Amino acid sequence: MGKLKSMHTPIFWAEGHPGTLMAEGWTVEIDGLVAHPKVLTYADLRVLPKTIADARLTSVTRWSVRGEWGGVHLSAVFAEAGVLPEATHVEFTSYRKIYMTTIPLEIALRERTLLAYEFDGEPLDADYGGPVRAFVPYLWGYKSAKSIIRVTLLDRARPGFWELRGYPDEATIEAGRVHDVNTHRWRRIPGGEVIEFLDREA
Ligand SMILES: Nc1nc2c(c(=O)[nH]1)N[C@H]1C(S)=C(S)[C@@H](COP(=O)(O)O)O[C@H]1N2
Ligand SMILES: [Mo]
Repeated sequence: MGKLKSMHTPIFWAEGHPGTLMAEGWTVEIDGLVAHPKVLTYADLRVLPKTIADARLTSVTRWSVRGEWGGVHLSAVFAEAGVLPEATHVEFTSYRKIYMTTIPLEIALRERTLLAYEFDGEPLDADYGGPVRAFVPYLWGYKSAKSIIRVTLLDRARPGFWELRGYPDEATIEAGRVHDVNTHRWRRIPGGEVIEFLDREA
């Protein structure tokens, strides 16, 4: 059993669970406002420089899980495609093309934003967005689209699955109480990216 599952990390598939997904043959398309649209295979992603981000995925439904997320920086992925100057946003599309979400390009290029394929050294399974997912610790978890097949450069934010259903497009993490999946305790979080919890118990 994987680490995320053994900690009872919630599994969210608003569009329905996709079933077993294989890394072999998986592709991620880079399209939209790029000079050279690309189709990257899972194997292509694995040969790009690997980044480990010790960071938290924090859901607007008030739980948070910390670990070493492994994957590639969007900048590495974008290097070959050549992002056009008018691009301001990045849209992720999940496997069944029902779940989409958009983040500002500036956040996509931050240090701990990844196309992630690992958690604590283990490959992500489909429950948790394998073989490759967006990981955006700076914003509420609904921006971290799972099992992605496409990354699209846009010149505006396009409302995605949850944005169309009333969740704010900004997805700014708000201060308050969250369930810490790692320790099974309720904790207070500060606003902004959750680097670590406040010591004070809720
Ligand atoms: N395709 C897809 N991606 C998704 C979701 C989803 O329902 N479908 N849920 C989002 C939400 S609301 C959160 S909090 C995280 C949860 O990630 P997990 O299911 O791996 O714990 O995934 C995000 N990515
Ligand atoms: Mo969430």
